[in-house]
Amino acid sequence: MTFEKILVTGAGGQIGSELVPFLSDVFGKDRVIPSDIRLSTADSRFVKLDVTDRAAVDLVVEKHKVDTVFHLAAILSASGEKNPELAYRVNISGLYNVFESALKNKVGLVMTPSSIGVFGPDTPKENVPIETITRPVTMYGITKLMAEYLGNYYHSRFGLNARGLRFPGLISYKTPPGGGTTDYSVEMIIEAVKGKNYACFLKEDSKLPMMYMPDALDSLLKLAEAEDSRLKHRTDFNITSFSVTPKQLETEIKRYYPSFEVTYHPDFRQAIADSWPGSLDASAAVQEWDFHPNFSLQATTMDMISNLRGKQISQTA
Ligand code: NAD
Ligand code: AKB
Repeated sequence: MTFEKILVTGAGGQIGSELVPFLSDVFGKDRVIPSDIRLSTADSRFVKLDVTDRAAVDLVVEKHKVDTVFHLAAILSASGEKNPELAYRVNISGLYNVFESALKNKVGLVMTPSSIGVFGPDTPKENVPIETITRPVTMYGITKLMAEYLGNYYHSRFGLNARGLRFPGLISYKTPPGGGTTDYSVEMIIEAVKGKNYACFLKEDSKLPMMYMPDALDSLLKLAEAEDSRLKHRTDFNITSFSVTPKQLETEIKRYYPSFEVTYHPDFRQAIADSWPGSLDASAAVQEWDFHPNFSLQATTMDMISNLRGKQISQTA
């Protein structure tokens, strides 16, 4: 049995804050238990949960008779380079606790988002397949790669239904991103809408794969509901919508804000971006669970600006 009681860890973050209402709409509000180390006052369902505390994870999973987990609690790439020890503890010990508790409590499905962070400087740059040289050089990437292997291990050794996909950089407007390398994309659009210019922390030609949040939410649900017999992969599906450089995003934003200006001042995040690929081969996700993103760069930019302004806009607005 799955989707009767759905625990979302890290529910206060960029993805969780949108996944919780999304899952609530699909499955019903009373079936979703949002949790985070930071307590949200806006949603009375929220449970305070530190995933590095094994007893606490067990308690929540048992008490709520959880049958499905969307495990989003994590430390992202840039924050992880500032505090590698914390990234290791949350991303590895936290995940281990969730897997162990899921096994003990016969949880039917554990969804664990991975990332393009699993790739490294030796990975080919374009149309990167799932199976390739990975060799990540950030603590974040190392923990994410290990998380994929752990998920496969818990499935093959213990039969745990662990599933995951490698998100590219996610663009959204509801909750700010939590300390990643792709955050510039969100920041750039927000600053333009505020009528300000933007100082970008990546070089103008740093191409990275990206996706708009509605497609990310849809992909999580599609993989969660996919028929097991169709899955040849489990925890490492590549997915992507479009690839973009900061300069291309700037140009797209200028269609709405012609006087918007971006200056480029690469910092330590440039080395992280340089170690990631520019585009991905997402064909396994198409073949095994019918992944089809809807939002192009143009549609994403227009929807972001429209929502940030609180009204529909045209290109010449
Ligand atoms: P985020 O940083 O916005 O949110 C993470 C949440 O985890 C935060 O609310 C934080 O309070 C919480 N958290 C941190 N430590 C915790 C702990 N010990 N116990 C419980 N909660 C804790 O991250 P996100 O963007 O929502 O990412 C969610 C997942 O998706 C992560 O696994 C991340 O690696 C993956 N992902 C995200 C992106 C992206 O662009 N947002 C891209 C690729 C992969
Ligand atoms: C980050 O930049 O750390 C995340 C990711 C791509 O995993 N957005």
